[in-house]
Amino acid sequence: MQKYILLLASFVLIVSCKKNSESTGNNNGDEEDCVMRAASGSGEIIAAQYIVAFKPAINSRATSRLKLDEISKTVLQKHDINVSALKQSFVGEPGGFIAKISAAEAEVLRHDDVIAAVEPDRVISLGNCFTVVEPRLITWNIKRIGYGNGIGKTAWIIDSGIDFDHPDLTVDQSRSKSFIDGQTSAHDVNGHGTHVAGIIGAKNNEFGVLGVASGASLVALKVLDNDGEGNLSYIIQALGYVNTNAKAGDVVNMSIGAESGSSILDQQVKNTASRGIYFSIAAGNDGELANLSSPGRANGVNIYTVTAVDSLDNFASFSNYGNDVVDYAAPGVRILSTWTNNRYAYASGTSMAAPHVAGLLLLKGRNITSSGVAKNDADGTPDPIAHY
Ligand SMILES: [Ca+2]
Ligand SMILES: [Ca+2]
Ligand SMILES: [Ca+2]
Repeated sequence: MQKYILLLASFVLIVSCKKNSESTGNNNGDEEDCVMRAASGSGEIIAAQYIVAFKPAINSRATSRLKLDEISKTVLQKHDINVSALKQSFVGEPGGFIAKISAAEAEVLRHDDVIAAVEPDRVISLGNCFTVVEPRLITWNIKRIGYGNGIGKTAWIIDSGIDFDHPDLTVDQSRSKSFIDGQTSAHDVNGHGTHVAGIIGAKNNEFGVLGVASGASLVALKVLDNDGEGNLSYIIQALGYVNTNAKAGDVVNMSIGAESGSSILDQQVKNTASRGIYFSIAAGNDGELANLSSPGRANGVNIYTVTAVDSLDNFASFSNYGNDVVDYAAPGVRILSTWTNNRYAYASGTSMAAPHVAGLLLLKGRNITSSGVAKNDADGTPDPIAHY
């Protein structure tokens, strides 16, 4: 049986897990505990819920969600499936729909001429361990890779949302959106997305931290709930939203993933990237081949898969690897950034590495460079460390 899934989501925590403003972060024993916890996140199948993607011919006809709803219902009816099975359609490349159907019905749809792929929906989840501390302006990681003015540039962050009220972030609330059933606000309660947002674009002001592309407009696309859990189908919908609303030169950050892969997810990323929209994607935290998970395995122009290094340029023990898909390494161990409720916290993972590259892409597009390489790279081919 084909196994799609899971998540990786990458929130590996480092440092001690206690919330201690005095922490200096020298506790490596706790770091190992946190990495294991993050790697144990599950990706169970959601019973009787499937993601159905249309072939390109249908996508070109579907000019709106309404039109897609109509086409989706027609396909269901063609196979004697009640239209009430339609949960939600999504635009994008591919567009498609999410349906409450049986495995047998999914199999029937899989063989329909207009359907490109059918995948079971999955639960994705984050680990949750962090250390809240006092902020300190220009941190080692920002010095290491370089930084610039990101005002007027836009990053779309597919994550747990962003804290709308954090004084060190410029959140574009009007374009932010939640894709979680029953939740209309993309405000972050978990912390992961707010941390990612700060690495990309924390403001150049008198307090807190400095992001790689300071002052950038940060759009929160919420696919993980307060507990850091969401569905694969939420990510697919968020990508469809980006495909429709982002413009060339914008950057999408995905510190999130599905272990074992999703062809629908990969295709959405590739087609959106081909429009000149950049993607920075976490390689994953399972210490295994990065080409096993989506969208980290998605190769193509404007798509960057990112591994993690520490402050000494050492390849992080938890980081996935493999130069068939990996493009750059970036700082991902003990990274200080914004957190919920006006706070700042340390966290580790390839989740933290990807937003460094996202910031550089905002500033320089395809002209980002590198400086040095990852030491002791797990695959034997040292990854270049991204640099302004
Ligand atoms: Ca600041
Ligand atoms: Ca790649
Ligand atoms: Ca490598």
